[in-house]
Amino acid sequence: MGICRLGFLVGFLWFMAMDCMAQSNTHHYNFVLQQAQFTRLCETKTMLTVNGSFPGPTIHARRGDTIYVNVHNEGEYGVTIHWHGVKQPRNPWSDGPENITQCPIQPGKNFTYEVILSNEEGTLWWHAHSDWSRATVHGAIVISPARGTTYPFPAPHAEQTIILGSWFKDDLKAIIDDALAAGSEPAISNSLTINGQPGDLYPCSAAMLNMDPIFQGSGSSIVIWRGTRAGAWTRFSL
Ligand SMILES: [Cu+2]
Repeated sequence: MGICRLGFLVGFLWFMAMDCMAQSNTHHYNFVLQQAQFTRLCETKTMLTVNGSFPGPTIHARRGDTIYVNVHNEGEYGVTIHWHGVKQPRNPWSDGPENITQCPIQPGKNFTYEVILSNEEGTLWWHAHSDWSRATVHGAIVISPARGTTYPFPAPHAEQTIILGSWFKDDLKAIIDDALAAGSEPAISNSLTINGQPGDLYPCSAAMLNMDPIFQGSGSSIVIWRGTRAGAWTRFSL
């Protein structure tokens, strides 16, 4: 093989390597498990959160990307985080089930998860995987199509993530500990939540924050739905 042809081959391989690198990206997040106070149903409670928010922060990535999440546990007991729906072939060490693929992250310690996306696309979620801590420690993973590709349906006018949850007035750990000690069913939740709020039918429920409008239809028949208060969607026409 002549030098010229070898040079062409090396150049071609370099170009292919650069092209592959351009297709996928890495993302870095810091999750701090910490206690925070929240008021719902007219009562204030202290509960475990990520970065003091409920629901927790949304992770944004593209198909094929890799996400590194450094979880710092400033809580009172060991916790793991699971990346629900991410297949992670040959990477179970970052899957998260407590005492199955890893020991819980102890208070005062941290652990960096390597979340490898393959063919996942759409909205998944992450959640704590230790007892009932997942009720307050969870959030969305929004995975957009890879760069240069399109949605498997007409591109949406806008996107809005809706997270459904449960609200317990009492301390979650106390509820499950009591049920296990008594051998009885744990108490049921006091309300359901949409993006962290119980809704207008419950007392002391605030407006949903950061709710962008939802667009529906196309052309001259577009309808915009805007979440003005929890449980209340107001219709605006263009
Ligand atoms: Cu899960």
